[in-house]
Amino acid sequence: MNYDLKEVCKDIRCDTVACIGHLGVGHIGGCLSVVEALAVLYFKEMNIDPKRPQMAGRDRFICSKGHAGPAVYATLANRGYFDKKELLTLNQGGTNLPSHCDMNRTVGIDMTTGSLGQGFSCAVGVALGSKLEKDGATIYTLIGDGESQEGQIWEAAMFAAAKKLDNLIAFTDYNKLQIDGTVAEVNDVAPLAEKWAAFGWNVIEVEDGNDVEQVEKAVEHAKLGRDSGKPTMIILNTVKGCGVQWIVDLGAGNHNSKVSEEQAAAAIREIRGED
Ligand SMILES: Cc1ncc(C[n+]2csc(CCOP(=O)(O)OP(=O)(O)O)c2C)c(N)n1
Ligand SMILES: [Mg+2]
Repeated sequence: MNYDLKEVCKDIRCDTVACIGHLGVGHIGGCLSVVEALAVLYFKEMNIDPKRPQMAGRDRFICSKGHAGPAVYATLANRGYFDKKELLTLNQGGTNLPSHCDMNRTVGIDMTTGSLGQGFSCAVGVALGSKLEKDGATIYTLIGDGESQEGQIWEAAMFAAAKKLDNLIAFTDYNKLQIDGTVAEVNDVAPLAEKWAAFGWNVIEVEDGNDVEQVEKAVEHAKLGRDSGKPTMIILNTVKGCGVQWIVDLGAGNHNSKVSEEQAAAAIREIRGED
């Protein structure tokens, strides 16, 4: 089935904002910056079946920046893994949707994440396992730019290249912001492309990681590297909070922000282009 990915992105954004607005607080900025990557993976590229979430040999997505859980849940619900009504239980007692991804709680989540750096190592391990099993899967993972200050990221990066894991395609959400300020002022990770290349990875830079067509092209390009003997890093230049201007304008203040039901409703109108 061919999906209209721009519409899919709007749906994911709206549902993310709605569930965080219902809860009253959440990692809204870092959720909204990764929507295009999620849409391209779950609605175009990944070999998955929402009716068989544990299907052998399926492609995997491991959201190492586990605080983007709400955006992943909105994606899974829109893709048919579970009822969209469940989204409004986000991070409340008894929910299947905790603020950070949990593979033991949520249908469709392939790895428990949230401790920055660890999900990426897990993705490398899953990619190695898939190679050994020869199941033909592609393993996708997503890290934050602040997260890439973690030493564990570079240990895993080195290992993935040493083991020639060309079935691993990673994204960096290069939104230039982290919890306490800009990445540049906290502990600059630039030049990112050169670093990944030096660690033995194919590197693809996407000028606008919130342009779904550019992300589609990058993933297509990355898949050509399937037999290159190297893992691939796609660096997405994104905007933290993309889609809702007042959230973007909060800058680093949009990391874990209060969002009221009224603000969420207005944000949804903005995303839908109704204002
Ligand atoms: C090991 C670890 N240290 C600290 C945190 C707290 N924390 C959660 S998100 C975050 C900022 C991450 O920044 P970035 O990777 O740029 O993600 P973004 O906020 O842009 O989505 C921090 C410090 C954590 N989850 N894990
Ligand atoms: Mg960031």
